[in-house]
Amino acid sequence: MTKKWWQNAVVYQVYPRSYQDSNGDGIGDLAGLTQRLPYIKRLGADVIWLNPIYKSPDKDNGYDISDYQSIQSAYGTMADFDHLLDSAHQQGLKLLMDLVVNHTSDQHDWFQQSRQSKDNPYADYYIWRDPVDGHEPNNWGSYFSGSAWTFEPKRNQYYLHLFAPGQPDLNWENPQVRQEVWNLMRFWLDKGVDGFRMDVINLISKPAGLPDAPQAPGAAYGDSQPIVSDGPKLNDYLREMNDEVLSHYDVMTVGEMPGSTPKDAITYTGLNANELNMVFQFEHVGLSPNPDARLGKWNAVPVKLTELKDSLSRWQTALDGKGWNSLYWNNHDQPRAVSRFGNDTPEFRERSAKMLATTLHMMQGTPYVYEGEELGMTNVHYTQLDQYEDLESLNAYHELVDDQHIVDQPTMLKYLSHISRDNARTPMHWDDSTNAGFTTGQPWFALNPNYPTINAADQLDQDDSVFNYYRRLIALRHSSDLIVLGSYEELGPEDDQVFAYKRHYQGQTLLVMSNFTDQTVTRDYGQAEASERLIGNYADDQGTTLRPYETKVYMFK
Ligand code: TEU
Ligand code: CA
Repeated sequence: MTKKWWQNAVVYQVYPRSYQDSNGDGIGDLAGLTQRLPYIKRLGADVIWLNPIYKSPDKDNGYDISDYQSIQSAYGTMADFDHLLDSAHQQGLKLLMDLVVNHTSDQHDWFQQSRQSKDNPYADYYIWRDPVDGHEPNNWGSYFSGSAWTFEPKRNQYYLHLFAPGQPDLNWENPQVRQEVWNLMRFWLDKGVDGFRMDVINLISKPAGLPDAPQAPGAAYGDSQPIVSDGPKLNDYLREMNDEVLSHYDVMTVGEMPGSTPKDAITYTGLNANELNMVFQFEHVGLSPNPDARLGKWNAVPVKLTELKDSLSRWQTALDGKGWNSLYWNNHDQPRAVSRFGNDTPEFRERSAKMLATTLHMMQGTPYVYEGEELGMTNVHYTQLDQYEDLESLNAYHELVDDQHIVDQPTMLKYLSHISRDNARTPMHWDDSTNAGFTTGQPWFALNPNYPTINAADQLDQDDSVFNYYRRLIALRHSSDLIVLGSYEELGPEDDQVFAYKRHYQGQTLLVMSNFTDQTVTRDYGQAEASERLIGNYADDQGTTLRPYETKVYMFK
């Protein structure tokens, strides 16, 4: 299999509003990101995935787009974007945009016209249905709480919004909608953008008849995700997208696919599928949900290592030679990796951050580093509701605590603290000056108070910092086809302390061993016969001994 450039690449995700403010308004912007490109280059990343920067009312921090071909004014101008893209290319960095086309903002012109009547040119750009017995057309709940339907008196109909009411779902059955999407994709690709991360792209094909969804006993609504994800026409739409747009450019595409299985993923990323290059699947980040289905992801139970190993190993094995994985621990929707999967206490934070990075980056797939992960940034450990700003967290609190009394306030605050998206959205830690050098103004969102001890300035020139460990890990991947293309062999699936696996390629073998506990253990996988230890998070190597959160990678030639 000839290696594609995106198989060898490492992607760095930038959440622009929290990355670098350049004009003192407290909001990160494109000019600020442009100033920080040398930092991303120094890390060794090849590609930047930029969360949405399009014009938006910002009800969901840019995932509600009102104009796909203009820049949100807080981020700057189209000239600022052109300068950013040009600077990135000059520094050997590619740039992926975030394609959010399952839905638009309700402020988008298309929706403003569509809602006026049933016979305007945009009437069928969205999913409108008549009331059924005076009520919503089915029992679907929004993923941001409440019903997935909102009534529009002008049409005497409901419109579907899987997310917030300000995010009406586009009607992908309408060929005119698909043409509009192909055109806006070409607009950005013709500017030289290197590809797209596609927001919830596996939700765009809804099931025929929009049937009721499974409803947990006592839940106010049905959970549509199992019957909406990977819908009947998804492959057709993705193949049409490829024929119409993607195949005409040398681009990288990654589809965000909540609910997809390895089998689904192979149909989208199959090496001759002509659909997408890779997917973000959600299995490992969806582990240890609340046993009460009405609470979904809101829980505070750590992920079991055996379940984490089973999930990641199944994806590695299933896609090997058939498709391509994306590799991630966190993003702007997930809590910080070192807090969720490692140990963010002062004694073990750095060690476990390096261990997690090694465990993931030595696998087959394209690794994604979320801004600040390379520093070992942690969750904020919020304690009060007024510390949150994310509508998913706030809506969930009000629905589950105030409206439905399914959970009490202290318990829900514990759940939010553990898994709220806001943990990932606090501004980047550049140095120990006021507001961590993120802004000279009042930051849009409070910083994590631990920025004086966890910041880039402290780490750039410190050889054993988390930053420089990530830099060495990325350089190692760039140097090795065994790491990029090797097959995967899981070791000790029942082991609930150590995550070990092997990679094999053209007669060479890699052995990766990671201790996920704060205990010292011993494991012998024949490392004594290895030709060398390629990387590890302790200065020395004590053979079969694995110290707390110790990770090490051996090469067998
Ligand atoms: O996320 C979709 C998604 O599945 C997550 O929102 C998920 O529901 C939860 O937040 C994490 O378990 C995408 C974007 O990444 C997210 O930021 C947007 O809010 C959402 O779609 C709507 O566009
Ligand atoms: Ca700014």
